Amino acid sequence: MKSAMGIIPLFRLFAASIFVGRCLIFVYRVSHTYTSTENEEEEALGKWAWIGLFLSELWFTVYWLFSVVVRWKPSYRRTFKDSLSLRYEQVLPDVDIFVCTADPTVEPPTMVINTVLSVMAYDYPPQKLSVYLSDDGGSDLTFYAMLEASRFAIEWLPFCRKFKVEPRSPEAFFRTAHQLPLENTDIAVEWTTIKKLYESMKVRIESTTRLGQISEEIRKEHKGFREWDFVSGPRDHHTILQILIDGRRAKAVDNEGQPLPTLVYLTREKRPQYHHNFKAGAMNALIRVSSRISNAPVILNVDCDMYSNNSESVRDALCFFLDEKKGHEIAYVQFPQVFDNLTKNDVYSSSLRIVSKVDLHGFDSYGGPLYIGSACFHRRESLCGTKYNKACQQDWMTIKVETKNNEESAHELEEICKVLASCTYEENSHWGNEMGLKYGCAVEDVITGLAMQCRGWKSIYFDPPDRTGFLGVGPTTLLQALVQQKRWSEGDFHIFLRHNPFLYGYNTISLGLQLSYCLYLLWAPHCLASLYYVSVPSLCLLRGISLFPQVSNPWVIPFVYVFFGNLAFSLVEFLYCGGTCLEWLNSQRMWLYKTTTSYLFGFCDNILRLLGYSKSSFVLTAKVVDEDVSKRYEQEVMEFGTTSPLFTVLATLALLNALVFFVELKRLFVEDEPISLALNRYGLQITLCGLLAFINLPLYQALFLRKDMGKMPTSVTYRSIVFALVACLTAMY
Ligand SMILES: *[C@@H]1O[C@H](CO)[C@@H](O)[C@H](O)[C@H]1NC(C)=O
Ligand SMILES: CC(=O)N[C@H]1CO[C@H](CO)[C@@H](O)[C@@H]1O
Repeated sequence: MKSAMGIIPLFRLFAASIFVGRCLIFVYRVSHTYTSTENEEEEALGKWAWIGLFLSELWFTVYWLFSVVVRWKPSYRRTFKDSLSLRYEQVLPDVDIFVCTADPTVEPPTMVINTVLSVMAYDYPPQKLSVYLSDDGGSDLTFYAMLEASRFAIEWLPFCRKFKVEPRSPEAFFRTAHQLPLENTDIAVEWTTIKKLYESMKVRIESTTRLGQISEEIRKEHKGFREWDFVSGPRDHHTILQILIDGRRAKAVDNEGQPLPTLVYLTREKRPQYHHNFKAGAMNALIRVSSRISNAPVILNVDCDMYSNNSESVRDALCFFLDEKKGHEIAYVQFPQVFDNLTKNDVYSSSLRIVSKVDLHGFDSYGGPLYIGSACFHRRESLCGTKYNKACQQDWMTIKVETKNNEESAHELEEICKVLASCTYEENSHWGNEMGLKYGCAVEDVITGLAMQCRGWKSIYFDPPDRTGFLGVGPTTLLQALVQQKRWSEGDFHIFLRHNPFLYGYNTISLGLQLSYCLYLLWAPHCLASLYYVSVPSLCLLRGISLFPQVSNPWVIPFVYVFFGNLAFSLVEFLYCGGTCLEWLNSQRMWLYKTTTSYLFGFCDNILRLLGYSKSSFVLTAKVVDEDVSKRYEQEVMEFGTTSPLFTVLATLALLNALVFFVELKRLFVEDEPISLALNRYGLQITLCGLLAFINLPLYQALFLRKDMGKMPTSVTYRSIVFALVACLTAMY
């Protein structure tokens, strides 16, 4: 990405020209208005439509300015791990790693332990690593998998060290490295042995998971299973804390006699009468429990579906924290979230390509990317609510782990820590507000990151140029993708309303960063302008109301330039970031779908909350992905298949534009008015409508042509046909 710096001046020039174009559009909108020769009613309608369009364009311009601010001066970072090693190898700080899982059916235990094994095997002194798993599902199946993982680690860690294995998630390693290294028979033997070990472990875990319960034999293997005798359900149980590998003990060694990282299993107490605050609650329990066990000054947080693809990420992150000049002001180092199960053209635009290759680099240059929930290294201090303060420059070498008391046995420690993860511990405390992750927001990560920045800390975005740090699993159905976006947009707008960066960040974060934040925080209200633009011009077309300049009029130039200029820019940017043309087209479609549905529902939920209704009736659908669905996903066929209000909105808009487009084509060719006249008058409106119809082609297929289970359900089809017809008829008469 070094060459990216070279094109920045070009981008600025282009942005300036678009800005001029947008200003000309406003001049046109203000200096002209809709006039009708027919009647007054028509004229009034047209005038209102005109004003609405003007407001939408105003909004688009403001929103576009945020995106320009983000792109203005991106920064790209590199690390020098050799220097780190030379200077600090003997005194590297301890690192605690938190892995969060919530449900053994959605997040299978094999996936969880692959993530755990990949982070245990970091290229870092193992006695300085502690890995904590928070199991919010409270499942003994996950506990059993962790027990197996703690045994497998004894073989796996030396193997990784010896052969410099990458990636260090066994599943990913054996999947990507199909080829047996034949040249060297020693390696081949060990390779086969460890692969067999892994596979037999996987079979044991999967068969237990399928059974849904732990057999008597296995229960005898570890005292921890007895804890489940008192568990009455996933929402009602006491704290279960088991130190599976106690790295403080000399006997915790692998098969080469090297120390092992500490491995802890935690499921915090849950009671029906206490709100558990989802992932934020789990993270806060982990922060407290780990502070008693290992209390490392650096905390890495990953989701259980996001394994480490680069064994040097810890060192990468420490290069920033240990930097002499700037290191002391950094609260967190965020890595990009990359997904490794996406198809070539990424039909649901899950890759966050522009977010990770463009936006976050821009945030970085203004003093800090957002915290996006996973693949992020934190300074424990800042996470625990400390304000940044120059005087408290921490000397990493002198932080010796005071609380690490080697006298206590693991069992004693477990008993002491249990209370830290109980429901009542947080009562009348600052946890969830000033300390730890914040509660009460659908995007606890973003609001927590912003709060840290408002307390004076900086953050870093590090996108490793050579090898991605973390690889996760992105949404694989349309509904999953849209529901995820709904949650994000709802939470982001909630932050804008309740924790506004301009107010809370006044004087502590730069204006550039405040404006950059708006790019995400204002997703939800963006739906209004988008919905207007994809429906009103088409409906007006039916009625013969022309809302854009005639094609022969010079005023048409700024409209065409801004519209197609932006499209061309986004295509070039996409290709530059490594995407394909088809992927870009898919991303445009998904942007349309997200704004008109997810953001709309996210917006409505916020409005309802403001009015005092705490929760909308909108329910999450389960993430069940059967084989059929995966197959369609791999063929990049859009998945509908369920009835959802989101789909009704999508289909109605798509049908509306298709209907109008056909009616117009018919008018153009069948009626006696000369084509050129009508084209001149409605050219832009027809083009807009046609483009919308074009981008919706896969949706029409799902409505009318497809026969598989992933097609649009008939009830949604009928409903949307009725809605679209009603809208058209209302517009016409
Ligand atoms: C993940 O790591 C492997 C092995 O080092 C590497 O070949 C691959 O390119 C990485 N994946 C990504 C997406 O960077
Ligand atoms: C293309 C691809 O790798 N898809 C996989 C993504 O991840 C899900 C869940 O792990 C799998 O079911 C898909 O096969």
